[in-house]
Formats: sequence, C-alpha cells, structure tokens
Amino acid sequence: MATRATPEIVLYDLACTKNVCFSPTVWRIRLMLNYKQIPYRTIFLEFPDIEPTLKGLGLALGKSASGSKSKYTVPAIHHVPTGVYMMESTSIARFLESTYPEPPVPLTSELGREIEAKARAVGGTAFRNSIMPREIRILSPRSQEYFRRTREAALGHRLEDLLDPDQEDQAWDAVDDGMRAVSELMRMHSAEGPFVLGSRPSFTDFFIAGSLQSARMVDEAVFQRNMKYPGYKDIYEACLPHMQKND
Ligand SMILES: N[C@@H](CCC(=O)N[C@@H](CS)C(=O)NCC(=O)O)C(=O)O
Repeated sequence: MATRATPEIVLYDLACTKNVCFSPTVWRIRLMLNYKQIPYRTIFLEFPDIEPTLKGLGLALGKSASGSKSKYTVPAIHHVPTGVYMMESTSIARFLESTYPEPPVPLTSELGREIEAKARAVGGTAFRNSIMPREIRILSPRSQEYFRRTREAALGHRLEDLLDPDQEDQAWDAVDDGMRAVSELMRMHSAEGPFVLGSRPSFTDFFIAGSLQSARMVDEAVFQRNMKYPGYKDIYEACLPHMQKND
C-alpha cells in the first residue's frame, strides 16, 4: 500500500471560492476515498473548464441512465497506478470498490435503493430549489456566468426567483411528512448502528451525507432544514469523521 504522501487517485472536483468540496456527487466519491483511506489529491475545475479538461484527458461521453447523451461532469478520477481515467460517480464507485475492497462499502441494497429513490422524490425539488440560487454566491465570476446562463435556461426564469422566503418555507412544509417517513426508513437498523444498514456505512449513507455536506458548504440554514430529521442527522454525524479531508 502506498503511503499517504503518494496519491493513487487524482480527483477532479468543482471549484468554489471557499476551496472546499461542495458537489454532492463528488462528496459521495470523496467519502469512499476517505473511508477506505485511499491516498488522493484534488484538482478543482471551474464550471466552464470541466468539459475541455476532461476531453483533454481523453474521456469520452456515453449515454446517461435515461438514454440521452451524457455530458462532461465531475467527479472524474485518474487512477495513477493503472493510468485509468473515469467519469460518472456510479462507475467510479464500482471501480473503487473492486480495486480497494477493504473496508467494504456495499454499493446497493434493497433498503438503500428505496431510501435513495424516496429521498430524491420527496425532498429533491425543495432541496435543489433552495441550494441552486445560493450556490452561485460561492462561485468565481467565470463560473457564475456559466452557472447562471445554463441553469436559468433550464429553469426558464431567474435563479433569484427561487428565493421568495414564504414560498420556500411552504415548499419545505409541504414535504415535512414525507421527510419524516424517509427519516424513519433510515433508522430501520438504528438498534445496530447509525447507518442505513446498521453499524457500517454503505454507499446510500454517502449519498445522504454527501448531499447534506454539500448543502452545508453552500448555506448553513438549508443544511439545518434537513438536520431536524433524526435519520438524516444520525447518518450525517456518523459520516463526519470521513469528511475531514474536503479539499
Ligand atoms: N451523472 C453524474 C452527475 C454529476 C454532476 O451532475 N456533476 C455536476 C457537478 S455536481 C457537474 O459536473 N456539472 C457540470 C456542468 O453543469 O456543466 C455523476 O453521477 O457523476
């Protein structure tokens, strides 16, 4: 095993003015790297530099899960010992699990799939609508221009339109029952430990903790909206030791 001083992985992440990881998808991979203690270093890319940089590394686009053409995104990794370059968090997670099997991180489980699907369906829109208009505040001017142009084209309105305090409170109130139900699902094995499957983390825990940590890096109040649900809180706090390296 190489020492910590010899990175085996180069992790391509998203740049922000705080110089920390704030991407939920990159956090999932970072949590795996930290938990498995795989030595790595990070290269932060500005939004408009992601495509040219990853193209320059020879990465090719495939089809996304929905069948549409995918786009260049982070996380991406370079596995130094084998010279492998890879994009897409699920492919990267599979590669890390097979290359570094100890300690194991179960990538899927029936309960995990249910939690991920329900968390996305219940809280996804409120979460995204609270994060997106605040995320732009921690971007550089170049990334801000890219982010505003691409996100406002997709939304069909200005980012700031999402910041109406009453509408935002109403959106979170409307998902309260659903969030409680997902939180209870997360606590199904709480007698054995804080994680979805009990005493040890799985990729679902990293999905949850990664999203919460990314929210925290963007806006503490949005993060706290989630932390009032015990299942989310337990998983986040149990993952904290594996979120110390964030740059
Ligand atoms: N399917 C991708 C999604 C990753 C993703 O959406 N990454 C965002 C950052 S959180 C990105 O790189 N966006 C680039 C862009 O919007 O141009 C994965 O799971 O790896």
